[in-house]
Amino acid sequence: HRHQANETRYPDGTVKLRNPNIELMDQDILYHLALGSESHDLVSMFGDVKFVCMGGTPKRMEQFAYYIMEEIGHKLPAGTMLQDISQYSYRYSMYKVGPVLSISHGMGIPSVGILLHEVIKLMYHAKVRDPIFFRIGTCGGIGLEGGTVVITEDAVDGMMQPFLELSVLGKLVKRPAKLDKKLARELRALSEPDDPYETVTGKTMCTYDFYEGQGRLDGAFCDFTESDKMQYLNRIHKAGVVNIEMESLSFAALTHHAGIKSAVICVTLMDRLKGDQVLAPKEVLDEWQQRPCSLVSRYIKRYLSMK
Ligand code: R2B
Ligand code: URA
Repeated sequence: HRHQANETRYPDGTVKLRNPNIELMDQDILYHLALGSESHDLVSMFGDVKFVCMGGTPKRMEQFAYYIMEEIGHKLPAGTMLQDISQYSYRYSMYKVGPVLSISHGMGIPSVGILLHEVIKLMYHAKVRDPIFFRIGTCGGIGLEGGTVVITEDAVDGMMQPFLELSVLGKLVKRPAKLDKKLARELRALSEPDDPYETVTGKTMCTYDFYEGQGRLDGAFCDFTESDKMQYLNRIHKAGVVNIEMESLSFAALTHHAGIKSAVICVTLMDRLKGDQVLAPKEVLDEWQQRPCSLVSRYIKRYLSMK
């Protein structure tokens, strides 16, 4: 395990790229981040990053940036505000708070995949050492009530396969979707008895669609019955799946391929064994979405206090 991680990193912990082309290029434009290796001094801008936190929406990741700033006691220069570093990409949003990057990844495997290519290259250009990546997200629970926090142990696709499949030059490339087991256990241990919700670990199913792909009956199309749906959900539940979302497979596979430690922490918005629609009021949803943020914040604060 250690050996494998080391192969993809330099002895000082900086991220090695498994692509010989990049260092031969005059400049590398991180198009979807609105950054470049020559137009920006990436080492001075990002060299001190330790944690990369990603989540679906720009607003939530802006809020996470302000939240983590408060939590770690990071001060901005007087009269300044946090800036969206990637605002002119009009694709993703990125905020930096000391050692923490907070980035939106959009919805689904293709969106998070493009972002991960560029963020992993950003880590390389900026000579960041041993970064840890977190996905803070939402999901549907299987046999879990809304508001439950799920830490992913293994990510599987809609066929229960534990790897990301991508067609490259007309061939299917498979990359194992492995997350850091120790990091998942450490996060689990940071849940507190006083938390007014449960924090669990288990398998996460990652699909290419929110509706038919997750066995919902309420999309624009549905060619199966309620009983087909329940059979499928019960089957995957028995196989250990506790939640369904749309990015974990790519997140796990690409960070693992880069030798970067990562974890996926999602809050359930409903129990899919009981329904398909997101019915909870907005204020409740907002409070639920704070829960994975607070777990990751505990991890970051503990890390910083140990330094
Ligand atoms: C969770 O929420 C989004 C769909 O509503 C998707 O990005 C995901 O994984
Ligand atoms: N995100 C998903 O992908 N599925 C859900 O059911 C809820 C959030």
